[in-house]
Amino acid sequence: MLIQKKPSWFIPENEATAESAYLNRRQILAAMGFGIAGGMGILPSLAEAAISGIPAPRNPAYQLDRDITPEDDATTYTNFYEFGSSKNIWRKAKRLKPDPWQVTIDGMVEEKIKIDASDLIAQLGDQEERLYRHRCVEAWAMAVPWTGVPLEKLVKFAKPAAGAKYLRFETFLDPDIAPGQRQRWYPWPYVEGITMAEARNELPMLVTGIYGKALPNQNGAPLRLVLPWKYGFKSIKSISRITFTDERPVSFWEGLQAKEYGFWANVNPAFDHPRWSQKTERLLGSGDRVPTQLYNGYAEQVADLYADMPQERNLFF
Ligand SMILES: Nc1nc2c(c(=O)[nH]1)N[C@H]1C(S)=C(S)[C@@H](COP(=O)(O)O)O[C@H]1N2
Ligand SMILES: [Mo]
Repeated sequence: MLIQKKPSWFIPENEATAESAYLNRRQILAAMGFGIAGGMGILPSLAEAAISGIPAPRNPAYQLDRDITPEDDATTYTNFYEFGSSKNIWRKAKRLKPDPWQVTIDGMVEEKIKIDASDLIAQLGDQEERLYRHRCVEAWAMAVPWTGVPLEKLVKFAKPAAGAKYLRFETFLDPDIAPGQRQRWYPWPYVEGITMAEARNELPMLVTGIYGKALPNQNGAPLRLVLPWKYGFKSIKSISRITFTDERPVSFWEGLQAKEYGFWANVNPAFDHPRWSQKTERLLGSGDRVPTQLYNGYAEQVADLYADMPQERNLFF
């Protein structure tokens, strides 16, 4: 495949244009001519939840060391390249139709299935809410309440063959809905992958909601992955296929630029991105800069997974 290499995919936010990078939602609304009060009505509407069980009881085991990010910031400052490369694409993402939504589970499984996202979640059992930090490779961060089910439940449900070593996740492909997918230099559809051992860890979640409501489209409706110890690009949105495989998947960003966006992508302040520092991160909302933490602060849960890998390798290769 011929990929036309663009010099600046994944523009770090400090190089991005002012309006996409620094305006908060109120400023954006004001710039568009909406008053603060009037603005409330045009918030991305959280349509009737097709997926039941939201809101879900919070699991108290997952505590934060920082404030929860204001909802407006987490739902209007988003990365979803299918709808464009700016952060304020929440309006464009309204075109996505997350219900009904077919998810295919295939590859090295007992039986290939195609199932609606709401039925899949119902099969996986009760949903729960967890407060997690999220760290984008571009050095912005947030802390949000996600609703979903632990990914290990999906693994059990899928009954993978003993030889399956990886999970490969794929986002929908429909350039009529997602104009970013017309940009041919990107290897659409968006793909991500993790190992089976990572999938069986307690942290990964298959997420259906945020702030106690169904996921707004721009945050990855109706179903996304959340991997809080890895750079945010691994947390793939709007999943349409989950494949169990013995071959390591090549993820979307890895396929574009493996030296900048590796397969493992574990958050690590000791290794800078080739084009910017990873030592600190900027919190959405307050704008405060805080130190980056190894594994985004989740070393206790995940460090064992990488015990025999040199640190640099567990970031890139
Ligand atoms: N399909 C898809 N998933 C995606 C992305 C994307 O562009 N497309 N962006 C990733 C990146 S870079 C980040 S930081 C997170 C952002 O999630 P949020 O917008 O809900 O904060 O989604 C990830 N998942
Ligand atoms: Mo990101």
